[in-house]
Amino acid sequence: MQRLVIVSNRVPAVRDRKQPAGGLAVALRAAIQDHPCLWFGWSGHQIGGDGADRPLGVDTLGNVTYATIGLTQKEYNGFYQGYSNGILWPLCHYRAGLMNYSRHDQQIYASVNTLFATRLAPLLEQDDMVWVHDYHLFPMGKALRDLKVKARIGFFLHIPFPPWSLMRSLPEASALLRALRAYDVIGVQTEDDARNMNEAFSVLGIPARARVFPIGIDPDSFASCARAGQTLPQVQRLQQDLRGMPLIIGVDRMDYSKGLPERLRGYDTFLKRYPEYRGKVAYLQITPVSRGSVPEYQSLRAELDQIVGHINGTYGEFDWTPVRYLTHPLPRELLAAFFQISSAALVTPLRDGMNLVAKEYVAAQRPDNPGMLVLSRFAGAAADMEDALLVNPHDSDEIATALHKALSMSGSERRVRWERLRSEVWRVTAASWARSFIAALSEVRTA
Ligand code: GDG
Repeated sequence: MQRLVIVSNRVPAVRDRKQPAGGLAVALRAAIQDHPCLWFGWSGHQIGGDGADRPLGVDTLGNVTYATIGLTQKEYNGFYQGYSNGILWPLCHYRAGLMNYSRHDQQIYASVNTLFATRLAPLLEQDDMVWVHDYHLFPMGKALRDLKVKARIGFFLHIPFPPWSLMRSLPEASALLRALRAYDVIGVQTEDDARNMNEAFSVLGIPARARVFPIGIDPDSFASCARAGQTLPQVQRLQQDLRGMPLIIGVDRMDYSKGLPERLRGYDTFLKRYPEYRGKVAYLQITPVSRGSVPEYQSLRAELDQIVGHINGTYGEFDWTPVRYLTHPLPRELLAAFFQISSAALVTPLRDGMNLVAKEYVAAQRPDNPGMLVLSRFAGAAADMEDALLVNPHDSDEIATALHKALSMSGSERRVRWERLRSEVWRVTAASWARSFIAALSEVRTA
């Protein structure tokens, strides 16, 4: 069996390898079960000095060998925080105005991609299939080809790809797209992303083609997590505290792409327009802080503190808190269990590659009494989830209406909608995503 080589910016830390937390790691766990596998990337550690003789950390767990390198402070700042998260992330989420463009960061981004290629190339064998992940590593395939690597190399972009008219505001946009030619297979999440990327290829005369490989979750394992979680003492504590009130839930990394201020304003409108719900509903928003040292994320946090404080101060009573707001993560099993006992979920990103929370919410429901999903039209997940209540996340009135509809919908309508959502979530899974990408890559003839 051929070896699969996965390259991602971050390789899961040793303690997370059995139960990974992030979207990408969760999805890939399914992929790597079937293959002998090498997983290469950043260890998550920062190293001192200029990194000239940085060691390669190697260890093996089951069928997977992990090979990692550290990054210097300068590389972390320029490659990871600066160019990846401060420039490419906002641009790919259609927020060019939030880009903090810096040529210095771009140079470090390019050099870290070359470094990754230089350290990976000696570990590769001719028959390997190399699968590079995400926006941190757009040019890595080209860097490998420059080193005469002949193996098959595929690339998957987990986040959206914007229209060329927007993408071209990045000074290196055309070089970046040209670099993608090095890949044998280029995968994106949705038809929209593929159309945008292919339009850019055609404008630039680049003979490459993006294909759609929507990502999913491992629904069986999430559903059993939700069932098992029901015995947790925290679930009983929450239920006692709810005293029969319906629970609305939101779970998102703290990121401006997730539409959190807009969502909270939607909830504010809901309480204003439907005063009968005041004191009669609970909203739990779990928003673990991420990328906390990037300025845009700091100002988002301050904005959220302000809006939550405003809503709680305006509508709260001595015995009722409208928004229960946490900025720390919860264990996966507890999340899944909370999904199961909630009546509605708010998943309203302004843009999202896919959004796995939407799929996890569906997987966690009880067939006899499922909760309703309120979902942004601009999440990749919306393409196949038309039975959710789809909203424009910028429109607080639409969020308020959808929330009211979700909470007042008949049991039979909820079951019909959920059955259809359920079949989608079980049809396109993390495993099927990985299988189809790997199948496409294995069909490519090596040079
Ligand atoms: C990127 C793309 C694409 C969240 N809070 C906690 C927690 N989570 C878990 C969720 C989910 C994952 O993190 C988040 O996945 P998403 O897909 O929603 O979002 P991104 O992290 O932005 O992921 C995205 C994805 O890659 C895969 O391609 O879908 O569009 O942006 O699994 O449940 N997990 C735990 N505690 C928390 O507090 N344990």
